[in-house]
Amino acid sequence: MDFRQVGKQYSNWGRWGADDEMGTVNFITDEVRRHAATLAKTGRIFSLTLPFGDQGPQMGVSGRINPVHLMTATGAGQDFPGGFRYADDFIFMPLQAATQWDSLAHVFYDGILYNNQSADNVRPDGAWKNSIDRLAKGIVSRGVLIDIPRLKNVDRLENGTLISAQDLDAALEKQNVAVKPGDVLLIRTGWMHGKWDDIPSLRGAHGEPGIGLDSVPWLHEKQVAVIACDNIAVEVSPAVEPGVTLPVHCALIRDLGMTLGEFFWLEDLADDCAADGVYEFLFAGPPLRIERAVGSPVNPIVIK
Ligand code: UVW
Repeated sequence: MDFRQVGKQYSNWGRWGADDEMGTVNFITDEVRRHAATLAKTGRIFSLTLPFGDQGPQMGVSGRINPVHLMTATGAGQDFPGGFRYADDFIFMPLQAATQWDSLAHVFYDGILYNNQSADNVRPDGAWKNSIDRLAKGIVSRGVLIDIPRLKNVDRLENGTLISAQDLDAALEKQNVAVKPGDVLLIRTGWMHGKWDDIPSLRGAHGEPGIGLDSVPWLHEKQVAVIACDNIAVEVSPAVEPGVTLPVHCALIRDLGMTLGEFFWLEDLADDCAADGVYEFLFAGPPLRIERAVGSPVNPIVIK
């Protein structure tokens, strides 16, 4: 499969207007959100974020480091009336350091971003088109977990394992749940299985399990709003096709206009879904409203 061909065939450019910067998040309508709210039935809550700390998954590749956290006030030396003291802090981190959304300016090819915007809009002072703040109130919807390791009766998929569109269908059938327009799809690969307290051991990982280009038509047809995975890049690595870099990113972000979520912690949610057999829920994961940013850290919340 050629990502340019797939991207062209399933492109959403112009679908929501020539100025659109939200892409498939447009599938999350008021009606979709109203229904999503009804799925919070028990009040059980799950946070899908990794910790943002110095022991995170980054190893400095491409300038991506783990967060550096500094205190700018600890109360020491303060002398306010009435004994008042305060603490303040400061964080320096790549927006891609841990659990994150990719904006529609994050990946592009042939000099063009999503919705036919020039890549010249991505400059040293930030992204002037398709930045993450465009989605500030966008990513609240019905969420559906697709648990591929449980489909295959393994704890985790091996690095380099392709999750096919047929696998997605088979998991949904086994889980007795269907995908609806506007859904946030959480696809579990098991890549981080058991590693919550041991994230540094992921740093040397080579390759990862994930979806491939054959899932692009599937996601398009089902009008999925967003996908997020428990791995670095959503897609299988190394790529199935030779001589390309992140081809699923290219087609989904640049052509379909689909935001991707990465490093989502899905283990606790997956255990709960396996226990009660309920794989749909309310999902809320708005990015931070960082102007001209190409990504955002996020603490995604699920309520069942
Ligand atoms: C790149 O590595 C470019 O992208 P991501 O962080 O989305 O995997």
